[in-house]
Amino acid sequence: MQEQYSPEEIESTVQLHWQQKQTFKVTEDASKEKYYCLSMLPYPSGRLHMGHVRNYTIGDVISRYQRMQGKNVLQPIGWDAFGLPAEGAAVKNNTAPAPWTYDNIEYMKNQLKLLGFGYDWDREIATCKPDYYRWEQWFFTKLYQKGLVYKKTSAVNWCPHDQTVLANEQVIEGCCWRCDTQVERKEIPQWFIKITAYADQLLNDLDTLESWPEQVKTMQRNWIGRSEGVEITFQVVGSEQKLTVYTTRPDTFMGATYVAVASAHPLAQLAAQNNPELSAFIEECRNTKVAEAEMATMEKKGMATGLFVIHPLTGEQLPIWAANFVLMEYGTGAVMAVPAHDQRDWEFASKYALPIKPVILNLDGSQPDISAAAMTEKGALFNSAEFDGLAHQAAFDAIADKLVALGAGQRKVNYRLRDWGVSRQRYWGAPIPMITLEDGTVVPTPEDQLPVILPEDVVMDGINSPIKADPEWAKTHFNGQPALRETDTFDTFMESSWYYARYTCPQYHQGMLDPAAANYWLPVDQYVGGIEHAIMHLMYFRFFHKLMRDAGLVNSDEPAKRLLCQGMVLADAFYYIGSNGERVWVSPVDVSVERDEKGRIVKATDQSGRELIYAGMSKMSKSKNNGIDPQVMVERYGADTVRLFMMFASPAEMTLEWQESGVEGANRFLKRLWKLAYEHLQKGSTEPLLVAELNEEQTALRRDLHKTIAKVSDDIGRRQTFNTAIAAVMELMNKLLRAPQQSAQDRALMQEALLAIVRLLYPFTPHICFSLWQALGGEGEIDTAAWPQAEEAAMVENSLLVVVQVNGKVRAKITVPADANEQQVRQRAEQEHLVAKYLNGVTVRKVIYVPGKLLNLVVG
Ligand code: ANZ
Repeated sequence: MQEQYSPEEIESTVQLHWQQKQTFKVTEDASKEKYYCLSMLPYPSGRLHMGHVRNYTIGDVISRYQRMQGKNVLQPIGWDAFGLPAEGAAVKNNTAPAPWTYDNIEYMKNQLKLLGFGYDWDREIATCKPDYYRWEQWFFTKLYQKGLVYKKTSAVNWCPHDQTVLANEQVIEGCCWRCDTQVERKEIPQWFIKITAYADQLLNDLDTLESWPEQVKTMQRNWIGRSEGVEITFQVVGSEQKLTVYTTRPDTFMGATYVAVASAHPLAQLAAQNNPELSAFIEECRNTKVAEAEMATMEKKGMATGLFVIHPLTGEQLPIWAANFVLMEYGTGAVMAVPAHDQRDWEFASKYALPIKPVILNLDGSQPDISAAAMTEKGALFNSAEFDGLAHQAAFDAIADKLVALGAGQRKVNYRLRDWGVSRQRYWGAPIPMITLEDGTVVPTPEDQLPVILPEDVVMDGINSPIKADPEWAKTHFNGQPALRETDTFDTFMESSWYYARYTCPQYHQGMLDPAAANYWLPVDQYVGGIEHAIMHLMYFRFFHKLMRDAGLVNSDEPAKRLLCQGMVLADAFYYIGSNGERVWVSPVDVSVERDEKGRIVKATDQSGRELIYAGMSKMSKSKNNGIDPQVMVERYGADTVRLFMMFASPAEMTLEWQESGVEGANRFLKRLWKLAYEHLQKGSTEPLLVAELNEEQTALRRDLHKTIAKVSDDIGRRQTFNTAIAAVMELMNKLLRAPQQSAQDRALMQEALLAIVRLLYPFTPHICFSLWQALGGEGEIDTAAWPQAEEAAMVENSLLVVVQVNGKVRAKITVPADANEQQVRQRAEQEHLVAKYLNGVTVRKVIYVPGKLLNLVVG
């Protein structure tokens, strides 16, 4: 063993060993408990960032820990390789998305290897490869046959100058990213998958996900947005037409003073036929795309249609308004407006001087004050004729029942969740496997024509998709008839919705999944990824699992048992004001700082000595130029140090503040460990440990060792508090550094401790631990070694600390054998100088003894 800890050398040797031995390659093995640990797959952007490193280190720690528990551990990795950035990069670099993507994959793959992650590389997937996306295409055609896929016109962002559809990311402040033209809305036919058919399952099964963060489940519940309400049907005055609204507050029905419809609602369209002003308003609404989240805060606008409906309970006539805040896609695209009790309706009624009629009392029974805002609590009714006095739920039921009896209503459960629009008008994605025949019929691509391959050798102009620009590409045949392929591609969320299942059988050619492999490995035992995926990805991921279950491909209900969402990685950010008044961000690696005694930055200068403004810690990002390149850090300190720092600096779900001083600290710790092992080994081989012959001090040290083993096991395995696990090992190390090394048993104990420590640290810092295990003569390779076991007997406290008081005042603390009785404790206490002093010449009148804790001698 070398005297100096030299990470570059160790890490490359160990990594080569893993590669040659295929240490992390796994196959199904019914005799072993399986463990599937999955980290979210990266987008091949070009280089790994610290967020990746954190995510993959957590996954690797869990995987290695589970392997040492004797489990058959699958830890795969792949590339979420389709997507828009490749198109932009291709145009910029005068290349095509495919080579750009494959180069990035090669580069980043090497970076992952340098970090020592234990992946089964034989299972690597790149989602842009036809042997992957062909099964996605196949599955889509199956969903179509099941009636779970349909085509519908839906709005897209349209640049009238470039004559192209834009992705949301390509719309910057309402304008085209390339030519700055105002973006319009355009309706085009697109494909949808009926996720709404699974809304109830997606909601109810959240309750089975006991080991998912509450926060994620709440976000999913809100996104699904189940509500119970009533559909109320009104007769339109002077017409055969009816208008149906959806409400979750039928109890407020007697306070409805108008109804409002979406501008795209058929009744608004009808009224607009001879009302140019209204038709201009509808056109205006059509062109202003409002994100749903902005609905609450945007300016409410509307226009009377001139039409009226009849209130089925009062017989009153209520005006129909067209309004921009009513969504065509939700409920029925029409609402009954109760301005006294709904804030939006109140704002609208106030603006257009529509009547406001309160019908719900305050919770204390007083009448609501609605002069400044709506009263939105659920109270008892007044002003509501026969329903007066009813409490909220009773009123809900009574009015709903009455409407049902009159044939004017029905109870209805609604979901906020919308069907998933999967069409993208982009090039770099999986072609949607649908074909249009000459007569306009649309059919799925027949199985023998799959995959529909995306050509990779293309020229990008940045505007048009090459498969749309080339009229030849779409041409195909169906049953001998000429036909045209769909030129839209899938939303890239499609690929990331089922990759975890394909990892179980990436080379299977007979189908999408090999059921034996899929059902052996699935569900995923531990999923690790960012909270930014809490809604979309994790919803589609759960949805696809249920779709695959219903297609007989997997036999579980949910894709992942346990979910860990790691926090963001932050770093200091610094800037100066540039000549045009702009902020020029300076990378923290180029900044020298002065700190006060509390470690706060008081002065920062760049390399030329220019004073900088410190903007605090924020998420590592390009815009603040505060990203720290993991590769630079690995080159400077080694992968083990970077991994250790990442796991030690904060709990996994919390934000992590990147501090190079912390990295240095982690590095020093590893050097100390190396030195301790080196010095121990320099003294030659050790004798067997004889537990019965250990002295008190040695027994105490050994107790600490086994308690540490127990704590680290629990911290990693159950609590997932990796930082406290590392802290516990560090504490133990400090004790070992001070432990005497004279006797044979001192050294035997050190040997036991070091062999345990290298295994406890192995999940975090596998390379150094691999080497030390070898040097210490550990059995076999550490990769297949068993996790150390905490011995109960070694953890038993054989002495206790007892506080001794005289007349309630603490006079001494004494150590007594754990099995000492009151008499023995008292004897031992009385020998203590400071206690004896107070017993001189007085009588002990009373003895209070709390076994093993406290002895109080009452004297007088
Ligand atoms: C009358 C009413 C009175 C309402 C009241 C609320 C409060 P959730 O829980 O989200 O399902 N609504 C229905 N369809 C709509 C649409 N297409 N666009 C905009 N708003 C719509 O909310 C359902 C409530 O949202 C419904 O209940 C309706 O307003 C409104 F004091 O009806 B309510």
